[in-house]
Amino acid sequence: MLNKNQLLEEFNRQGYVVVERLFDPEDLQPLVNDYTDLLDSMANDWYAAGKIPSAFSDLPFDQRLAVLLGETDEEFYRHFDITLPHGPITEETPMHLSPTVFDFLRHPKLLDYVEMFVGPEIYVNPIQHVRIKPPEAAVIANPNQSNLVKTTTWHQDQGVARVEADATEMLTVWIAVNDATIDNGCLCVVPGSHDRGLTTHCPIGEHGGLLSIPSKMIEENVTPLPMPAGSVLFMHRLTKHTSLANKSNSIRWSFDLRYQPVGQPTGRDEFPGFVARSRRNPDSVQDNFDVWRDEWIATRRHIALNGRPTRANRWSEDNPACA
Ligand SMILES: O=C(O)CCC(=O)C(=O)O
Ligand SMILES: [Fe+2]
Repeated sequence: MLNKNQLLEEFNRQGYVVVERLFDPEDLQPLVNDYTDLLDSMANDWYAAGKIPSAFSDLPFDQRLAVLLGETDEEFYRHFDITLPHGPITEETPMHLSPTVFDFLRHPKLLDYVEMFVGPEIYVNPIQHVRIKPPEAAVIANPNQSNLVKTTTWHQDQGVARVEADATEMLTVWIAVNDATIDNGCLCVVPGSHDRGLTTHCPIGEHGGLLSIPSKMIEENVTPLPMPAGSVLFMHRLTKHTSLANKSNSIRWSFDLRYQPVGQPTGRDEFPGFVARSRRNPDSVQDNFDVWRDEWIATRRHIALNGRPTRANRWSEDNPACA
């Protein structure tokens, strides 16, 4: 196990560091149960509404999800993610706000590591996703399915946030819920790319939310990062990364969360973040699930009624580098 100085040295040199098996299987089991229950209720609801031909109740979680993602569209997966979309938002836009997910965002084991990078005043940035990716074959033929369950394009997380957050010391935290392998679509990074600034991103697809760095701007030292279940990748906001395709016959399941020092812009300030740890102002810590959930619901209503303040990011498809 690396000590704090070694972790920071590697992070500063490479732009990322992996802590293997930071979480034990018991730490992750509540999430597995939570999402298993969610999938079951979603399948039953959609079947009852006549939207799918069967609830596929006999299948294990991974196969059931794969079949359902083949049968459904982006709307289905929206019920799993823990944030709101780039596209239009109504008061009914689904998101998954459960006590289990809230506790995971604030897991003391995780925050102890985050503190080494971010310091003792820790804010949870609301750019946060769950990606449960089925075998590529299950979704490749379904153009209406969410990008969150497909291969991720090359990007830097700073490029996904707005300009106003460029100086924010945002840390990406990527957690493998099951083994991430080359076969099932683990992440790939360009070591050292965090030292070379922000690269051009090109909008691809609707609503400007999906971005891609042109392939000619990706260096040759691409490094895949297979990680055993429970491992955590801590990544600099300028590190270039992508994911491989899931060529296996089961799912690849991860969470990607972001943390930063309290008081800096999140780059998605229309969404609610919260203070997860604070020595300076312990009363500011949010430990109440109901308050967190209600803030997201109030945010959704506000956007549904008033629209979005500004564009999601700085990039334009008119850039010559995107031709
Ligand atoms: O898990 C993936 O495929 C992509 C994750 C990612 O882009 C991130 O963690 O910032
Ligand atoms: Fe990313």
